[in-house]
Amino acid sequence: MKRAYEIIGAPFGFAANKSGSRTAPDYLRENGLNIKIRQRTNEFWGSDIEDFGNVEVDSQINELYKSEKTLEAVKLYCEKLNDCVYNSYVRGKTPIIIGGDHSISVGTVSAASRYLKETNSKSNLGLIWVDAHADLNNLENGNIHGKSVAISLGYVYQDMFKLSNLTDVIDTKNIMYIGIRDLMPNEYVTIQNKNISLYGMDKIDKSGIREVIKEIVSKLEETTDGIFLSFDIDACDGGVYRGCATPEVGGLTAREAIQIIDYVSQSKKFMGADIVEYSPEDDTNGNTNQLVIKLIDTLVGYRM
Ligand code: NNH
Ligand code: MN
Ligand code: MN
Ligand code: MN
Repeated sequence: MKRAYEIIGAPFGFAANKSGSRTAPDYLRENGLNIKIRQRTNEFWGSDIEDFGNVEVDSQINELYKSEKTLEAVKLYCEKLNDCVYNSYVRGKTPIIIGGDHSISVGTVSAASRYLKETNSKSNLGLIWVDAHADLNNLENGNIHGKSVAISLGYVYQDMFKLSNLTDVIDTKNIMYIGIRDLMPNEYVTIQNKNISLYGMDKIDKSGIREVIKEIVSKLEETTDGIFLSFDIDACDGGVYRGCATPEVGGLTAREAIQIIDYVSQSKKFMGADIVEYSPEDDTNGNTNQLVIKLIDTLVGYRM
């Protein structure tokens, strides 16, 4: 499908246990993701691709982090990112956001939801969350990148977020988890109680990734107005792809990850994606760099 893609860097890494993902957008631009080369071949592959640059972590956000107000830093950064991604939609683009840790999805998911609300008068966003983890922790303590979905749902930190447009932006019935293999007890309880769709690695083993992703996309195409993809690199097999804060063995192969992205991005309801948690400094063998480039190229339809 012909689209105008816009790459947006989100170099925010304060909300994870390690901050390596902060360097990912610039590192990728210099190591494999040469957007100028991709622009030269647009005529063959049919889609436009532009580099918006980064939504920078400004001094105010840095100060908040230094004075141990990480949650305030996340909120301020995600408000900035929400505006940027929302404006990308207004300009008719399909935004591809490169993190940063997974807390940045609080900004990206809310922006997709905000745009749907504005154009359809209601927001009925479908969210495909590819991750080893559910990021649904609703406890006040713990790393904030493990709570992005909980914040988007309004299940945690309501005092801080309730007046922003970052929270209460998605419905549990429109969330589809893929690749999950490490749940916290409170996340398990929420998934059971709210009956959230979960396609763990066991399901992928049994049915194959093609069946899984077909089922997910056809459900969301029927029941939602737009589909946003949030892809945490730790969904991929941590034994091979070491370049993230929390590598977990037994995850997606490169082909499975590519198939997910290929299939989702061809849906007419596809609204964009974020690719998060790639950490160049933890990528000791360079495998994760190559995988992330391949995933971004698959997203934008570049086939060289
Ligand atoms: N559930 C764990 C926690 O909250 C791990 C979260 N880490 C992630 N999520 N990398 O994708 O601490
Ligand atoms: Mn995550
Ligand atoms: Mn994860
Ligand atoms: Mn993660």
